[in-house]
Amino acid sequence: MTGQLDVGELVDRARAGQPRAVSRLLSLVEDDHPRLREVVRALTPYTGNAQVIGLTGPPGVGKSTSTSMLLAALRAQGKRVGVLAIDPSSPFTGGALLGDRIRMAEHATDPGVFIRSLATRGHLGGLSWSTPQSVRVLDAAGFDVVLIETVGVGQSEVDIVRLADTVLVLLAPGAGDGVQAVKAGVLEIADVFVVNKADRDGAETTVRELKNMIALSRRELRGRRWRQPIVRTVAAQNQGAEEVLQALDEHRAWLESEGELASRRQIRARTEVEAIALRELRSRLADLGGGEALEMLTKRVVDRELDPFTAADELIRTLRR
Ligand SMILES: Nc1nc2c(ncn2[C@@H]2O[C@H](COP(=O)(O)OP(=O)(O)O)[C@@H](O)[C@H]2O)c(=O)[nH]1
Ligand SMILES: [Mg+2]
Repeated sequence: MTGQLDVGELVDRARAGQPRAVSRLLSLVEDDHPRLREVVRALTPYTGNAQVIGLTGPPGVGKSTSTSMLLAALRAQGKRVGVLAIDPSSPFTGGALLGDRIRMAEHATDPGVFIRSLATRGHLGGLSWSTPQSVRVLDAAGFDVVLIETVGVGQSEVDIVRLADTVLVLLAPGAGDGVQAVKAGVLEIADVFVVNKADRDGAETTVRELKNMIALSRRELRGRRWRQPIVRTVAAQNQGAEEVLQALDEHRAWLESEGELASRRQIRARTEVEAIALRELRSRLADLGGGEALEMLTKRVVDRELDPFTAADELIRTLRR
């Protein structure tokens, strides 16, 4: 197969909406295929149209249920939706939890929907490297909306989801899912707060806590113009989807009117370029690992001929090929 890769044809098929071609492209990203750069070059002219929405929050808060609910609502608006689910807490299934798979199965036969669990382990450069590339694939394949679901626990997941055009942060009533359960960094990146499981006791307490927190941070961040709305949902019963979509639309309109969309995309592209460059440097460094240059430099450090900073400078010079 590998030798037979016809990049132009594959890109054409993906743009024509063939799921197998989209799937193949995402695999090329995951496998870090030797011809990936050719593929990405071919995709790039067709990108820039998708609305990228990040969805994060503590485990069990209802992210996957909400993703499924939003999928249905967006489909009802005639939009094509791609989903990237990133769940590193599930090492045995490659990211897809059983419940997720069952939930998502209802969308499985819909050609306007594409769902992918991202395998991230073992990826040199990790999430920050592979996720933007995967978004690029779905964007070029003509998906109007790309939803990225991540667990808001690790720094790398937070870093990834904040690259979206709009970030939804989910909370739920209860000690494990409430405002205190979320890392400060996650609350800061929220554009829209969703209090899910509003069918449960304590939902109003969670809303109140959030309002207090927002009021506090607004005093600190004076001049910040976007007021993060709080939407209540019961994702398990498909309640609140319209309100979430409305909040997304309003945020989108604000992004466009304030020039924020362009600046977010600039940050996203910068992160992408940095991740690619860093990974390339790391892999060249790894190639050097057993190499002579590093050995000789190391010896000179041990012999106190060189200080380690100068040795590192030397090493970087040998990387510039
Ligand atoms: N009571 C209630 N349970 C919900 C709601 N939304 C999701 N759940 C349940 O919460 C559990 C975790 O949901 P899931 O979407 O897998 O959470 P995730 O880990 O954030 O993706 C599941 O058992 C869902 O059925 C809701 O609005 N109300
Ligand atoms: Mg989930």
